[in-house]
This record gives sequence, C-alpha cells and structure tokens, in this order.
Amino acid sequence: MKLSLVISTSDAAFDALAFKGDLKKGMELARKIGYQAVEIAVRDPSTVDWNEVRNMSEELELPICAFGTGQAYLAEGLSLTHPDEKIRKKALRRVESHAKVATMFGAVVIIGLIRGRRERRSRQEVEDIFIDSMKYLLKITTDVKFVIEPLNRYETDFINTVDEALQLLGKINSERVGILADTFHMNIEEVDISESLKKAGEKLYHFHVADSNRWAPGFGHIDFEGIFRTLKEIRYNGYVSVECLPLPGGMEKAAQFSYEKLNRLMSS
Ligand code: LER
Ligand code: MN
Repeated sequence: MKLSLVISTSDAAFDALAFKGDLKKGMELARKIGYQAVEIAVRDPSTVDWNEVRNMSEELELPICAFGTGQAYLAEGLSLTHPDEKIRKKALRRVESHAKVATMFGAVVIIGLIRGRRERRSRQEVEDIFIDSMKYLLKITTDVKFVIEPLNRYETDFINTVDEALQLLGKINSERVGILADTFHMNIEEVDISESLKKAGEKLYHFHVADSNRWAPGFGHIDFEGIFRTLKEIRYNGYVSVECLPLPGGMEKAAQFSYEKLNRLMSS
C-alpha cells in the first residue's frame, strides 16, 4: 500500500479537494509530508499543460495515481448515463480525454459522479446505458483502468454500495474495470465496511479515505484500525488516497495529520 493525496486544478467545483488552484504547491506539499503519489481531480484535461505536470511529477519523484472526473458532472452536467444522447456523447469524449492523460501517467480514471443519476428512470434502463458507455470507453482505450466509486445516497441514486458496483462489474466483465471504495461513503451506505472490502477483494483497485465527518482520518468515528487490518488481510497493495475536507486546521494540517495516522496504521 502507498499513500496519496487528492489535489486539484483551479477549476475545482467541489470542496473535498486539497489545494484548489495550485497543483504545484499541492504536489510540493504532498512530497514534503511524505506522500508517495497524488491524485488529481480535473474538470477538463484540455485546460492543463500535462507536459508541465509530467515534468513536475518527475522532478518531485511523485507519481500521479488517479484522475477524478466528477467536476465535469458538477460544473457542466456531463454524465455517462445522461438521457440526452448528445450530452452523453460529450461526456464520453471528456472521459476519453481523462483516459488519455491517465495513460500518460499510468493512473486510473475514476468513474464517480460522472456516471450520473437515475433521473426518475428505472434502474435497469440506467444500468444498460451505463454498461454500454463503459464498454465503449473500454473499446476506444487500451491499458488504462477505470474504477467505479460507490457514492452515498445524497450525491447519487445510482450505485451506492460495493455490492451494486460488483454486480455491474460482473456485467461489464473486464479486468480493466475495478472498484474505488471511499470510507466516507461506505460509512453511510455499507452494513459493515470491512465485510464490504473483503467482498470487493481483488476488484478493489483504489481506495479513498476520510473520516465519518469527512475530516482527516482520526477526527471522526470510523474504525481505521479495523479497516487497515482488513486491507492487509485481503492483500490490498494499491493506493490509499486521502480525500478529506481541510479539517482540522486547514489543508496542510489535515494532510499532515492524515499522513501520520495512515502511515502508522500501514506500518503496524
Ligand atoms: C469523489 O471521489 C467523491 O468521493 C465524491 O464525494 C465527490 O462528490
Ligand atoms: Mn471519493
């Protein structure tokens, strides 16, 4: 397991992101604290000079392990299941552009909010569209991995639990699609976080951590000791990426506290 910190480009549209607007500062701070990678949430990859980011990543010896796509949904309403085919196609092109950049960095592409909501349609109808969209993305890309992130009910009504994600993975049937579990969402939706992680098993490709209140791990009531015991048990060896609010004490302190707590748990 390796520790990563979620950072963002300047056009971030939601708050649970570190260092809005200053990728470089974010990367330098992550490196200084000891993180082994960063994760970047970006609305539109065409707004960023990726060669420059690659240079920074090489200079700092700090890989980029994942790309978040949800801002394209929040700021522009793009979704992979949108009822309007034109918007859906725009969303597919956008995620394709995330995938291109992810390929350049060997990172995974996150399918969180970008999958959309049911919008009063039946689960089956939305599922079918989603599966078609994912299969299309797999067809037009090579190598790059996609991770489906179950989100809590207040953010979407489509895929809230690890079980639901696993069922869809069975239908998509590709090694290039796995699960991103996020302790903040799991605390709301899962019956038992550790049991769900065990169920995800080898399909767990990426992991987000924040405490129950989305503060840094250790400042809410999630049992991270138990979670890390389970991660070791299932031999999870991917990234553990901190995605918390800048609390307590601002982003630098939150990032530092998170690192200390998680590093202790990983090495104990
Ligand atoms: C993104 O990883 C996430 O967890 C969402 O809550 C963002 O809306
Ligand atoms: Mn998350």
